[in-house]
Amino acid sequence: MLNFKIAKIFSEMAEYYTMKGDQFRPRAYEKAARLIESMDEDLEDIYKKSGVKGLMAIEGVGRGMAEHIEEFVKTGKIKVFEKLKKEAPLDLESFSAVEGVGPKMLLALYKNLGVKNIRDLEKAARKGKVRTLPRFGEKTEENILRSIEMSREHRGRFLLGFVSPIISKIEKDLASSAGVQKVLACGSFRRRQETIGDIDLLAEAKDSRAAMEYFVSMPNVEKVLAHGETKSAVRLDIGIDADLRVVPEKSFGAALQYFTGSKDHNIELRKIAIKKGWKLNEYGLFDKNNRQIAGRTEEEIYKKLGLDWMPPEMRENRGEIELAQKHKLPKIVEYGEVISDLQMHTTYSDGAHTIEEMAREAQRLGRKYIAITDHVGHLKIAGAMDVATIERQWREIEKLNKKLKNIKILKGCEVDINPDGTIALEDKYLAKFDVVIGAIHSNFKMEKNEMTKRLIRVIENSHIDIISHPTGRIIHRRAGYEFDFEAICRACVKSKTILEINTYPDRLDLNDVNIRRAIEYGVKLSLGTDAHSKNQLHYLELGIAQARRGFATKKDILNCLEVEELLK
Ligand code: DGT
Ligand code: CA
Ligand code: CA
Ligand code: ZN
Repeated sequence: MLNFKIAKIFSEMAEYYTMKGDQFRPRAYEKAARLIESMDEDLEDIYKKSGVKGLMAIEGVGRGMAEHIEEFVKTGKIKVFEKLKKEAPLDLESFSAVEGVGPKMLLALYKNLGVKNIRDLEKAARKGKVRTLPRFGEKTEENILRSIEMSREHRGRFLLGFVSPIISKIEKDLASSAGVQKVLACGSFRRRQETIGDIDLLAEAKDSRAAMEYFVSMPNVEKVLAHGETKSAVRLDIGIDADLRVVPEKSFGAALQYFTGSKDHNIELRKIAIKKGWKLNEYGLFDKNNRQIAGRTEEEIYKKLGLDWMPPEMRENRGEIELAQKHKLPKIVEYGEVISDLQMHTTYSDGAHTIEEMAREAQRLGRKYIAITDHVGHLKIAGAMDVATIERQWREIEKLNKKLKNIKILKGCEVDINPDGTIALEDKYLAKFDVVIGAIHSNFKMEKNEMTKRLIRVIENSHIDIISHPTGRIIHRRAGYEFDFEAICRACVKSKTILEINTYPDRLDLNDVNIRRAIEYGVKLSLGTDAHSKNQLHYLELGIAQARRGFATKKDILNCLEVEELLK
């Protein structure tokens, strides 16, 4: 698939254009990159079918960009991009983990200190050279070192939302290849962890050799790391490793259980087996005479050990084993029980598609209702709506609700939370929305007490229904802001304010641990994709997965309510 490569190039071009002080292209290229990245269709297919014209029909892709794509298909290169890289040969990808250092700063670092990649940057910062540059200072230098430290922890891990479609496709292709009966991706992917280290595929096959052959010759394999009869390993073009094991039918459940993990969960299970005088491994559960007593299915392994079976999302050794022994596992929310999406953006603010396009796609994905929540207030960069625009949007939503069958559109908005906890829109407007979401988009670095006060004040505001991406963290890039989570939960319960699970792939905020804490306080949760294009509406599933990892049940999640109940 060409899309990821092109998306990466466009987003690097955006950075280079920013360095050059270009007014228009940085945003256009960045936006196109985001859209291309989340498209299902392959750019190469589109080009082969309908040429440059076909490419130009893609949202956000103009003639220039379409021609770049054509050039890349034909030559594997984009000349303009090569030229930009020559002017400043920077390993931009390596810098993406460093927070608060924009393209212009990178250019200054390169010109003054010869910094080309994150290693150079770390060296320069450690020597105290960064602080000597104009507009940098000691604090910036400290921040740089801190975020380099943070990126180390994440090195080599991939966002679930990014690899998920790729893994699902491999599962599907393998399953329908010759000689293969059954394939499942296990490991952190099956547990739907927010990031994935590597892909662990498990198969049952009549012809193991053919399965291995197929696996190592998939088109997206960049390098074969191992090629055996029952086990092979490859590196995919996106940089992630995948291995495939073929196991016999009588061990499939045991292998499935073992390779799903987590490791800590497995260790606890093994202890239970040992206590009974048995042995548990990836081949099965064996009694003291080494006779296999379970292993064909996962269910029978758990059952024999005296536990209820549990969904993979719960297996992190966070108390689930004890609950399963006592037959007290919560009945976590099912993927099909979530019937709505409560945050998305349209062309009324910074989204790429119209309300109608978003609604039709959401309906196709099975949602019964959605909230359109374009930015309001003073978030100029995100194209916040003024009051005249809001009224125009309301009229359009009313019209669409008459026109469209099987989906209901709610009038919503996302409003910026000021540093003092007030919000930037008059009450008389706020009162007329069905759903008002408050979000922190600026002044992240407040003192913990101040931030807690800021949040509590907005939670107590009777017009605010939902607090969006409550901790502000961005996976791989930014730790959340400091605040007292417990105090926020108590305030939410008191004022019936809802905390969001933002399902955008690099947000997933609240995360699994915070979801579970919030539920323990009795806080209700909502799910919102925060989609800025219709291609992102399917991210809802990522949030449901995190809700399940946080042991959320149907009654904890607002999006499981029918729309009439919700509005009450
Ligand atoms: P990842 O790849 O870092 O995102 O995380 P996982 O959970 O996929 O871990 P991975 O790929 O190292 O191993 C896959 C599964 O194999 C893991 O979830 C549990 C099992 N496993 C790996 N190492 C051990 C071990 O030392 N003991 C036990 N009991 N199980 C293990
Ligand atoms: Ca893995
Ligand atoms: Ca692995
Ligand atoms: Zn936005």
